[in-house]
Amino acid sequence: MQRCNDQGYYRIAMGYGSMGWAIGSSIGSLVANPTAPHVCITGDGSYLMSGQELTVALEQRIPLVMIILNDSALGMVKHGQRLGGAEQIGFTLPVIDYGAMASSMGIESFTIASIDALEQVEFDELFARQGPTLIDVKIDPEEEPPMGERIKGLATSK
Ligand SMILES: Cc1ncc(C[n+]2csc(CCOP(=O)(O)OP(=O)(O)O)c2C)c(N)n1
Repeated sequence: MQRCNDQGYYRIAMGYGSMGWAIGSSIGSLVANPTAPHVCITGDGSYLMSGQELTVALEQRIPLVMIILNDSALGMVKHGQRLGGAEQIGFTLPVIDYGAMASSMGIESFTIASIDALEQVEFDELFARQGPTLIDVKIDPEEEPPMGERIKGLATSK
């Protein structure tokens, strides 16, 4: 568990770094600590692996906020191949309306397509709900993530 400035904590899988880990663990963490606001930030590929766990938050009526960083790709694979000069292969994902998926389960959702819209989200209202909220955040698929910084962070974190 990592300290996240003075606002609280964030948790990250430091072992195998398995995709989907954040989804189930954020629900478990919220059940264990129901007064703490919880936000799960996940890639769309990871959500496709484990996202149905969100129905547990629905059943338990807990206010998990699920943010999907949606680039219709396995971004780490795509950008890793580019940075390493490797063949560009096997990273595409379908274009999916995750809000529609959430609606089909009776889960509140909305889509965000700009930084301004993200800044206007009233997170306190979402944390006061009696159920999860899914936010489908459309991100720039060409924006290269700070992959070198991630590796350094993993190497120095306890
Ligand atoms: C279960 C599992 N399979 C494969 C990997 C290897 N892997 C690491 S990141 C990644 C792509 C993740 O894609 P996404 O969840 O969409 O997040 P993004 O990289 O786009 O932020 C893959 C395949 C893994 N970490 N865990």
